Amino acid sequence: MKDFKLYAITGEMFHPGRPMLEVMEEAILGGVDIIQLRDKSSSKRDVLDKAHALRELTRRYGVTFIVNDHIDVALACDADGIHLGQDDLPIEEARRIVGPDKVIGISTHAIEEARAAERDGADYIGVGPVFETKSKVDVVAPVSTRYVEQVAAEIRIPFVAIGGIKLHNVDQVLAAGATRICAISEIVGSADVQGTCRAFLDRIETAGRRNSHGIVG
Ligand code: TZP
Ligand code: MG
Repeated sequence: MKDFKLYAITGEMFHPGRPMLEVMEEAILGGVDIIQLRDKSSSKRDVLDKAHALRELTRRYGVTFIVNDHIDVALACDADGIHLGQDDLPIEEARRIVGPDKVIGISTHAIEEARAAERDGADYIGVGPVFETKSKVDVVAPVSTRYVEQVAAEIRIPFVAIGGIKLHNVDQVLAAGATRICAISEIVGSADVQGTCRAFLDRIETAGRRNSHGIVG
């Protein structure tokens, strides 16, 4: 898959009164390079309408587009891929449906799940929730930056850290070895979505330069 640094997920409850497409376009203008449609409450028809609109937007800007949960919606709108949870279809089954060229991402909360995802052919894994989050119901307890360190040390496929990541704590996540960051509320709930994305990217790039110079921490 095309590599990425900053991953934004939709979260319409965090921007009441602002259209989702407008917020996500701002995120793209701020430098987000992958977007996921995550909508746990709308009808499938409404999710499909949003997916078509986001597909058109992301294609215009050359940004990767992922659909959460709904493989049929992802295929119908020609998304670049799907994002699965541990309770969704297994990776091998999903791969059989979407074919070899679509991206399959999966959320993981422990190193055994990360190993299984790598073995089963996931293109990337989510690693989290690193910190407490209000953006997900039934969320497992925070995994802390310790799990980020474990994945950074052992897992070879791309991983993205997620869960409660804010500008004020992202440096801890980067210091633990993350090179890709995902956020919902801090990005889409921001009064300055573009500025927030640029600030995240600046931190990610600074951490990357430090690491490439062999500076630890
Ligand atoms: N998966 C693990 S944590 C999370 C998801 C979807 C929610 C992340 O949202 P936020 O607002 O960035 O904490
Ligand atoms: Mg799911």
